[in-house]
Amino acid sequence: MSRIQGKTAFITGASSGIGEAAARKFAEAGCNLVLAARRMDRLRTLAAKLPIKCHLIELDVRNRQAVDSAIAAIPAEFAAIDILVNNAGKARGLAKLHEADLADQEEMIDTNVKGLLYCTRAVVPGMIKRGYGHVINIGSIAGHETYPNGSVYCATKHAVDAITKGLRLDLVDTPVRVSTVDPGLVETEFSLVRFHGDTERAKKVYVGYRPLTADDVAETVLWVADRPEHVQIAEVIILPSAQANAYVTHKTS
Ligand code: NDP
Ligand code: 8X3
Repeated sequence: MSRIQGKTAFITGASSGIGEAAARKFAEAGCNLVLAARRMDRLRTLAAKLPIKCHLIELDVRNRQAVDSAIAAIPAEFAAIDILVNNAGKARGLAKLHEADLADQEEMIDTNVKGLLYCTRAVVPGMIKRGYGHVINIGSIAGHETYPNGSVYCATKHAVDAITKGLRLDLVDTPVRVSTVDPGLVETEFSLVRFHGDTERAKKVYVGYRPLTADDVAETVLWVADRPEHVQIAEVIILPSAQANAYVTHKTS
């Protein structure tokens, strides 16, 4: 039996990719779910297929007031959040820092850093009060290294790494655990979003080697969440076998 059966997990960015796969894995493990994203239609379709009841939130994590009020308005049966999976995030563009679109850069900072911060601030005090909690951030290999044309995306994921480490220090005298799961190349809508809907360019990112799937990462997130309470997984870096680091991937075509 799963240790997190009957717990409540809040997953941001559950309408696609890793967040959606995590929702399915956590539901199979018997977790109650609070799922958030901007695309409510996607969340409804997902929730209809899950074997548990969910509370769905149409949420843009960049909006601090919206985050605070959505979390304050969670119905009582879902309100005691045990596990927060800070997954909502994105890359926008791939260009030199001084040539890239500033709006793209601000969107990454606002979503990946400030959005994660708002959700964490809104949820952690309740975890401390209840004496149980686990924050699991989805970072990236880009939080450990920097690749050409990726300076601001990498900066946001370095910030996630620093926030994870800092929060773990801040919560060391509480039962609340803090972890990060840091993937390499995962085939999701990530590249489609990065390249503003250019499907051909997005597809090419995953050609010539076997990328991770969203399920591969979601299984790891579930494993991190399902450790005994005295075990805190600090970080997991998970790469496709053909990827050596943030910028070296062996491609056969
Ligand atoms: P997807 O694009 O498939 O999913 C991203 C999710 O984030 C969607 O559900 C999207 O929902 C949500 N999201 C984006 N912006 C916002 C916002 N402002 N408010 C609320 N939700 C938002 O990509 P992935 O599943 O790959 O990405 C998930 C996380 O994994 C990200 O943090 C990404 O940086 C990280 N990651 C991805 C890797 C990869 O190669 N794919 C590798 C390493 C890390 P909606 O648009 O409906 O709001
Ligand atoms: C996503 C993986 O290498 O495209 O964080 O930045 S990468």
